[in-house]
Amino acid sequence: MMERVAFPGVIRAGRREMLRMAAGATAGMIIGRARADDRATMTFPFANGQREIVPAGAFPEKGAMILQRTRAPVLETPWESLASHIFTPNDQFYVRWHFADFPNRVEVSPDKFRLRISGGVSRLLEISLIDLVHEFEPVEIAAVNQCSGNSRGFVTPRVPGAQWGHGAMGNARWTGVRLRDLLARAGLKPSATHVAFRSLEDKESPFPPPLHFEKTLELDHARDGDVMVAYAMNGEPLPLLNGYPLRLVVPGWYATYWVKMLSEIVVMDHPGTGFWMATAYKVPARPNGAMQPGEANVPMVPISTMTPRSFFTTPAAGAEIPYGRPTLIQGFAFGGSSGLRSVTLSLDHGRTWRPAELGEDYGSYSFRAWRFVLTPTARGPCRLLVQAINAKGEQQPLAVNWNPGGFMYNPVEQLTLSVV
Ligand SMILES: Nc1nc2c(c(=O)[nH]1)N[C@H]1C(S)=C(S)[C@@H](COP(=O)(O)O)O[C@H]1N2
Ligand SMILES: [Mo]
Repeated sequence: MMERVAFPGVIRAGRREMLRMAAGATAGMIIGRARADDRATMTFPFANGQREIVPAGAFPEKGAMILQRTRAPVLETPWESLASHIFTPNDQFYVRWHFADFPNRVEVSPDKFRLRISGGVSRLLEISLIDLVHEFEPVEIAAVNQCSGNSRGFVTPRVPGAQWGHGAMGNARWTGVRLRDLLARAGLKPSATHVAFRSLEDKESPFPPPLHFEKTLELDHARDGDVMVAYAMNGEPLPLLNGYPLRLVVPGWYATYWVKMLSEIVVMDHPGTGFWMATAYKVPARPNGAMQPGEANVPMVPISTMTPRSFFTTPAAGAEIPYGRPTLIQGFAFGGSSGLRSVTLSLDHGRTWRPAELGEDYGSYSFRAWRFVLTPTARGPCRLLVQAINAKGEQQPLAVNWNPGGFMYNPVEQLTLSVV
């Protein structure tokens, strides 16, 4: 039996408080330091890559984060955090909101919060958080949550949108209930083809409905048994900024579908015409979402499953390693839409590949560590490439995959060391 998650009645920090804290922390940092170049900043290796690092507490329930934007909050996970944890700590899990207006406090007492299941159902359901936790079988799944635009800052030619480094992703153990079980309880009308997901932020939105953050999934996907409504992340209630009290978890799919502050599930007989499905988050209908800049009439489809990725963590770029002796090279990878088949390294610019050893397997959708022992046979610079291939046979491309949204970036990563 899985442990039940205890909920705090109310989440504290208000939006105004959040902004004041962020502003206060920033001011403190500038005033408190003697020289401008001492400020807590970091620089990504791309144009206009300098970012402020906000300290722990600048945003509620968050540790030190890379500030991409204050309102709506867009916060990137520092690379050191990803490099040192297979499960990203909640307090450094990245944050991305589209609209500045979302609830800054959520009360979850049964008379204040209900998850509605409506539309083409036999019974309209309104489920309190307590009933959700106690009346449905709890399930846990380890899964990577990755923004469609993760690593967009590295895309060339440059495209508009948040110029993320690689930290618009995180891996967590999500606990909750199967969407399939909720839909079964409500009962589906035969006309059902799609399921839409709406959030608490709709109530505060200054925008009319087509612009509300609403995403849809096809019915068969919605009830595949993996898609879940999560109430906990790494064993704790979700941080407010990551969607307290409930969020959709769509394992293997980009985070745009992982609707936060989920409040309503609507069974539909059509795919929906909202802005966030019909217009935004479209990618070329081609492998790795790749097209040529300036190419015309490329068929575009809604973004869907994630592609594989792999990263180096140690040694650091440029590190000196000894000639003729073994050095441990380490990193992590994930398969995206399916588990990892292999992680391989190349020392000859991609002509030949050698397998890395894979670490513990937490399931198809999780980060997984890898390691490789390198015994250099020549002195001087040594360039390594790392490539992940998933169970479906999808693999990382050698060259940057471009599209106008800067989505699905996943070329092989490289690491140059110095053999001495
Ligand atoms: N309600 C709501 N859910 C949302 C969004 C949003 O703006 N509103 N943004 C989506 C996008 S594009 C991303 S990348 C993820 C980010 O999840 P996180 O903030 O928990 O990291 O939330 C998704 N769910
Ligand atoms: Mo995103």
